[in-house]
Amino acid sequence: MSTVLQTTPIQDGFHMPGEHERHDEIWMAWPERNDNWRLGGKPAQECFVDVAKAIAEVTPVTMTVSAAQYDNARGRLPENIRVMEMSTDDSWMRDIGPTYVVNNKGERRGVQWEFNAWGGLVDGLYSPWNRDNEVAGKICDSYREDSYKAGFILEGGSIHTDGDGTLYTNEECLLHPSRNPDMTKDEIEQALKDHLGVEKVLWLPDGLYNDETNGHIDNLIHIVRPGEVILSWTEDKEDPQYEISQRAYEFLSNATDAKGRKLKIHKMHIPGPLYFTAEEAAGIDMSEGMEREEGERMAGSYANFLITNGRIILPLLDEKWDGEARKVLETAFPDYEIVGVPAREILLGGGNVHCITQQVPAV
Ligand code: KQY
Repeated sequence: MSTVLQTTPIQDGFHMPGEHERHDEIWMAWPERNDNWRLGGKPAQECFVDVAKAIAEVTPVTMTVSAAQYDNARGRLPENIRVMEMSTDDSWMRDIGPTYVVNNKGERRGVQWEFNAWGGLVDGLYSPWNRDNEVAGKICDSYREDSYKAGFILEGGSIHTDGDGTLYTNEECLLHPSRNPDMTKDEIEQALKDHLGVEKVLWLPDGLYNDETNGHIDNLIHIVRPGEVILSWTEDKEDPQYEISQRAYEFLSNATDAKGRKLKIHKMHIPGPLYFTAEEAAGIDMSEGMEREEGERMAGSYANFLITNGRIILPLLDEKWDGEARKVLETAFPDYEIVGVPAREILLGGGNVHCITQQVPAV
């Protein structure tokens, strides 16, 4: 068992590294939920396998899976990917896994947030969510490393850190009444500083249009390195995303980070717009929480990529824009290898590559 500490990471000299720093492992969780993934999750499972294989060439991967799906996952994944039986309610490891913090003595600890399925009984996507909420503690135990319990609701996809003192988030998600209605904005900001060891929080206004997570930041922007960000973009004034991207651009253009840097912004055009087809919608069980009807706009974004150990796993979503997205990444990350993975089936579930992965920083 790992010990749950009574102090905070900042008191103990720990901070969250940037995603561009080295990783020891990436965790994922196998998809099978019928009211989120079509056809019992089979097409999504293929995508998860492709993502896991692309990561595993540079970083060890552990895939958690239910008892019922263990044989299927084990059989479909190559041997170099560790498969571990663990109960979850769905497969969004970014949001249910621990966020790791490190110190300058080569030690690592997990932060366990509270998880309420993106909004609990106010506007959550499913209920119950207790098995998801236990995942972070189980992963911390698996490393026998100490951890912290933050005691407030947060999903890993709603924050980005640069590892150099700055955290990016947004008001739409973190100030949503379904998360921590009893905390003020100042209290939330202080809690983020205490648990992630950051000095400055940059509060963008909104997330991507029609994102059912209440606008996770990881679908709108991605940090390249300290002082440099990628922003989801469209030039189409008729698209509701246009105003959101304009506001974010204006905010980022006028911001400085914790070290006083002005930000370099790379615009990355969104795919589509992309919508559920009748066939896709028909393959998903109906539920109260998630909108999966023909014609429903999906929150498609190329910014939802993963950086891991010199490689970028880019979701491929639309032939018209995939090449542009790759070019933006080639400019922003000249020394990285960019690996595209077909990812529409992940998007049908409401997120993408970044949302289904969680890194364990190297120590
Ligand atoms: O974007 C994420 N981090 C999670 C998406 C959850 C969607 C649930 N249907």
